Amino acid sequence: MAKAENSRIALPVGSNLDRFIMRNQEAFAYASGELSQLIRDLAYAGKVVNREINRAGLAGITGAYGADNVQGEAQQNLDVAANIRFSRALQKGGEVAAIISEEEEDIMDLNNPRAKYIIAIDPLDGSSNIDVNVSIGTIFSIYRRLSPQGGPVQMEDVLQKGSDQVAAGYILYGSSTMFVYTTGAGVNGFTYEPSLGEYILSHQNMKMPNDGTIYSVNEGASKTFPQEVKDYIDKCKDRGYSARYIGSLVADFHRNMLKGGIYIYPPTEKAPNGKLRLMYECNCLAMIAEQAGGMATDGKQRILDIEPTSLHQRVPFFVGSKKMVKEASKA
Ligand code: P6P
Repeated sequence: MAKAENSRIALPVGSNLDRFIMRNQEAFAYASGELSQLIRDLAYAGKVVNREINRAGLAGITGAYGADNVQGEAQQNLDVAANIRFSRALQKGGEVAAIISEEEEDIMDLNNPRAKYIIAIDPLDGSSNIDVNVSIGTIFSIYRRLSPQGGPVQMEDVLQKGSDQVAAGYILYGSSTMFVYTTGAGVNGFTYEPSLGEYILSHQNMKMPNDGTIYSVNEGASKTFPQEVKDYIDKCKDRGYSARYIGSLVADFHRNMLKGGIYIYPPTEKAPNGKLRLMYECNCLAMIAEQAGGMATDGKQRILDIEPTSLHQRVPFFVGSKKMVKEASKA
């Protein structure tokens, strides 16, 4: 059954996410509604997390949680809260068999043995920005379960290549909150209207400009970048490009998708494989980028072709406008 192009599901901007999901589902003759419900469950959890982020300063839930995650990074209170909100919503929604999360060392089996789907998620990326009121985000991937339904979730279910994603998306908690996702037929963005409690279609069939003049990289680490990355950044400077780096991947990615640009997290002395995680950061945004006409590599190969070997593996990440990523990757 040929996949319908979201762009052909002509809904007027201003329609809500629910209506868009239903029209999207109608376009897939064999869709039985589980994926639609799963996307609704993610969107709902995003509303709850959005409310907690907006109240964080008042409710005293900013700051460090007092423990480190599996990455050895200090967990923020909102990291822990977001992880709980998403896992609880997905467990209750019943469509997800298991989750891998930046905040959990091992696979989280949700005891939904009949569920068809697996989620890889960074519940709240950029958490070091929470206390200084800078945009942060949730990043997620959806995979089909491979092992027989009814039995325990297997490692093969969660370690799938990015090219096997059923869907991917992010929630950007910024000046406005946006839910952006793809099911493999284009990328669509929904802006949250808190007074209605609805995500409203605001960015239909999003396309990433093929070229751009913005580069996003932490130049504080540039002394230990590979020479080819140093050379590419020098070219950007020679061309008078703008350096924009928020320190929040979702915010930098979203801006570059709208305006054109490249985000690079290269290997450094401190992070020889880069800092970003393949399963719940790079694969998700790589699918979005490609669906919007952009590109994502690890500097050598397509991100979505990488065969994962561990839940929290890190990879170098070059993502954004196709012409820029091509040049930076072969630089
Ligand atoms: P650095 C946040 O911790 C994050 O995962 C991304 O959101 C962000 O782009 C990057 O790390 C920032 O890392 O090493 O530049 O501070």
